[in-house]
Amino acid sequence: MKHPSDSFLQCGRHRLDLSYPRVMGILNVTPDSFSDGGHHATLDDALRHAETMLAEGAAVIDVGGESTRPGAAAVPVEQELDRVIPVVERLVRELDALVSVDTSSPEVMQEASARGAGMLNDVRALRRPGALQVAAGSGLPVCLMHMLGEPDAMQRSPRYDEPVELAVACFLEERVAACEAAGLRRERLLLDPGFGFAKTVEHNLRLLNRMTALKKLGLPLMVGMSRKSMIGKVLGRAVEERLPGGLALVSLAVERGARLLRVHDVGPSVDAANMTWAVLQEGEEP
Ligand code: 7PM
Repeated sequence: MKHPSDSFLQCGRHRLDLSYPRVMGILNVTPDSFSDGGHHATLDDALRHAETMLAEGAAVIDVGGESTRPGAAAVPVEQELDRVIPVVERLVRELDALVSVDTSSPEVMQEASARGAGMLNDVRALRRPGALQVAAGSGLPVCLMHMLGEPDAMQRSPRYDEPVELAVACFLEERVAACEAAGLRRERLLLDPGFGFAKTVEHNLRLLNRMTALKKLGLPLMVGMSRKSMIGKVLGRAVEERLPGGLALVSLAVERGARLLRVHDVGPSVDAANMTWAVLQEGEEP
């Protein structure tokens, strides 16, 4: 049964209204983050960047301290804590921001939730030992993302034995069940197909076109395609030239049911999402 409260996600002290598409701004705090070139290496820079994204209409700020770049080496947890926690603390205290933490480490999840983070975003869908328990105990919403294997294996010719959208749906369904078994209610979950993670361009395009296969699981969908190589490969564009392609993907993702869009370019993405939404509100031909 649809209920008005289905549209809201309680994210700590914040309530996130997902009755329409919302934008999550990416705040990289890795020195090697691929598309920001480590520009936000210092705390003050990170804070200023987050402030700008909030002013441009970001509903959530996603802080990531472990590089998920293809071929990236694992970051020791101490280093991830050092990078992420001070940023979370200041975003919460000084900007009262709804902060999401892009992490797979239970230690970082624990510490971030204690410092006021409002959402957990795990590209490994809580598969690290202890992550399920910590996430369940945090009381926060969690985004479960699909990825085959680890980031360091991400670009080794991914193969799926069935249509990719079915493989992704099946994986996410299994992770939802694992969450529920650990006491993490499905009302707290978002699902993400994991664009660019162990997928060919064709996989990514097909996944977006068939995202309704994931919509069937009945949970809000999040997507992250901003500046990714699927745009580069289709259009032949370098990272800094991918915004127009990215906005086209934002628009289509909204049409296909995405409710949280993880992007670098917040202002233009908010406009693309809102414009698309305005059209969809007028209904379709019978
Ligand atoms: C290299 C490759 C650097 C990929 C950075 C990335 C997603 C995410 C990331 C996503 C969710 C990026 C990614 N991507 N979390 N974290 N969904 N939920 O482009 O698609 O930022 S990292």
